Amino acid sequence: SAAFTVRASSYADELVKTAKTVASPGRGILAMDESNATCGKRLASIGLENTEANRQAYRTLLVSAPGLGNYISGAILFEETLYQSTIDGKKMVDVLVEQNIVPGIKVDKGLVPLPGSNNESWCQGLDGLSSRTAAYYQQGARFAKWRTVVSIPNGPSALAVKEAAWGLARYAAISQDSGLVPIVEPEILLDGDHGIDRTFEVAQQVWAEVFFYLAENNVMFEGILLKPSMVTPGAECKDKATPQQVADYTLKLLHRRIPPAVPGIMFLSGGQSEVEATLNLNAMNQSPNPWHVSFSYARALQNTCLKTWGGRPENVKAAQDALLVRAKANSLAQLGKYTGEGESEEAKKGMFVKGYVY
Ligand code: 5MM
Repeated sequence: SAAFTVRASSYADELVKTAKTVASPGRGILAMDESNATCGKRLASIGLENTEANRQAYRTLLVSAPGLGNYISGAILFEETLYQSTIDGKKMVDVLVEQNIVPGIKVDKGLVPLPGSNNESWCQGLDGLSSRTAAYYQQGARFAKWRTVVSIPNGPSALAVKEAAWGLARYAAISQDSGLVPIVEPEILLDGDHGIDRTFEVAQQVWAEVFFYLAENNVMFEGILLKPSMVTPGAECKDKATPQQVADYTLKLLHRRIPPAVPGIMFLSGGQSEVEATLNLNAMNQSPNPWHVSFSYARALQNTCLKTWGGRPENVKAAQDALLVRAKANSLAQLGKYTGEGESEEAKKGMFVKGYVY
């Protein structure tokens, strides 16, 4: 029979290099890709209007925090920011590159109800994706991100898991074809009163399917990054888990399901407190792992920073310092050297919101 050869992405070498750079020791990802709706909620929490100028001011503060690149290897941007300049008129992308931070781009178009499921969601954005990824590469992005969600209390139904996995795999193949390293993010939501064993079971099912379809779509595993949820009990479960338990369950999951060819596992924080997210990451890095185990946090990096800023120009420096405190703490946790000493009570407060929809 005629030989059928799969064409490797012409970007193969670059993808491997980009993934390795993002997954470099002592560094992780700053997720600052809030869509306008989500960014509006963040700004409202400090009494600011959701205007382009306010979003620009906040994002300028983030990208220009002095020395951020010592702890942060990549920053995920919303499309607006990829094309935006700072308040001093420099391209946000250029500021990041000067800080030795790889610019990334959120390419999904968000969640909508999945008909035929148990009130579950699916993620849109595949139509026209290849032209968008090509344009984003031209604009300086070198990695992409697609977040879909799986709900434990609502099932998950076989349909929802299959759709989530298939969408991630199609997106990953398209991104690699445009030279963007895909971050594969099936977030298993914290909602529910289930125990940690149930989360573990669902996570095994989800990752098995994600890798099945990634392989079927000929995605090159050396050129992807994962963004999983940590394995924890549901937010409303009466039993709480220690960082050691979270680390044990999560590492067991990764060992069972994630090939060592994958260079980096960049966890999301999902509503954990800033300190909790750092402690859990630190616990996972107490012994060597086959992959770089790190962070890709939004709320757990930004929460104190945003509150400290409060929209006031005179607070920019203090807010940048607050961001650097969290970035450094997570950098230490990536190296397994975080002690948790000197953390504020504020940073220990959880950020879980029941039924939260981005
Ligand atoms: C920053 O928020 C990201 C994009 O959300 P929307 O487009 O839906 O507004 C979100 O995907 C985020 O990157 C991840 O969920 C990780 O954030 P957390 O706060 O869970 O670490």
